[in-house]
Amino acid sequence: MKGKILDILKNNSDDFVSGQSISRNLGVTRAAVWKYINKLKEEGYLIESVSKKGYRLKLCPDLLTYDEIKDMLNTRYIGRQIAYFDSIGSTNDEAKKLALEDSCVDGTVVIAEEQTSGRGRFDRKWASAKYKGINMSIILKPNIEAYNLPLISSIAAAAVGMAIDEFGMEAKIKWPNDIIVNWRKVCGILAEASGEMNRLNYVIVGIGINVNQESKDFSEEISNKATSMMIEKDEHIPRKAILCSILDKFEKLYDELLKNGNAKKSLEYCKENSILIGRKIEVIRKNQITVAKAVDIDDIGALVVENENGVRERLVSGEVSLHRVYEEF
Ligand code: BTX
Repeated sequence: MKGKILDILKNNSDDFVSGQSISRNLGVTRAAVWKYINKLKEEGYLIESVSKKGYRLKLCPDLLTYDEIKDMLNTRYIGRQIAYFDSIGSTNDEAKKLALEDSCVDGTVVIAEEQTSGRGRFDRKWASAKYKGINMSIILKPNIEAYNLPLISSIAAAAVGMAIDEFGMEAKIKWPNDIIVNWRKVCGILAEASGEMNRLNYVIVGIGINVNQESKDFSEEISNKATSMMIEKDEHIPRKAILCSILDKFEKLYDELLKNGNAKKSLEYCKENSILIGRKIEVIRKNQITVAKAVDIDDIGALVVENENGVRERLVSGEVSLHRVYEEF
């Protein structure tokens, strides 16, 4: 009901709408209308109330609720159900709980304005400044083989990279899960799955993007390696627009995997915009550091490296961590 009242106010934002016409339209009492209007005000909507005239919507809050993004979203199923939280531990953890419920549909997205225990890979921490970034987890219930998981990370990386490019920045992909602008991390991706045998029951694609953080929002520990879209573009970035653009792109790229069993378009983007390919990197695997040149990303999303003797090897994302990337080879 609250959403329907909001739609009426949004469609008539130049004018006042009387409580009586809303109540008639929706078949509820005027007292109920008043109650929902107050709820909207509590959520941050600026609604003018004038006696004998009614209500007029003056300003919508910059929140990533379904009501606020639905008019901009062009997807069929990704993000059509949103579980929205003002604050939560980790959207990936919440998504894992939700994914087990039968009522949870493919493409449901958990979004939080703030995470109090956001996670990165290998249990590292992910920092989020409230209302300034995007913290979300896309729940997928695919009927695909487990070995495709790295492809889903590549799909997410391509979707975020393409959306950032559209906003006039040059995104680089740091295999397997970081998006870099100007050599600093603007986004991290954490894809996790649960499955039996070789099939996946669900996949959670966690995406954290620094959108409107200022330098002072980053702790000392990460201030020299983190950046935000606002810092790079030197202007405030509309979070709702970037969120919708990512979800739109993600759905198109993910559909390719479901229909054709490959992620050609995403891998092509990740290769073309890779910050690693052609560069010398240091890889940590089982506590050992090795140096190699990154040469390719293969069809299943593995990084192909070549050692100094010309021997090539495929690195799978869950097993390795990058220690250093040299700007020059
Ligand atoms: P990662 O392990 O590659 O990166 C984590 C590392 O990145 C940290 O150790 C720290 O050095 C640095 N870091 C932490 N926070 C930030 C930040 N805001 N910006 C830039 N650098 C940072 C990357 O893991 C995957 C992160 C996924 C985060 C999403 S948010 C939604 C979802 N929920 C959840 O708990 N995690 C995912």
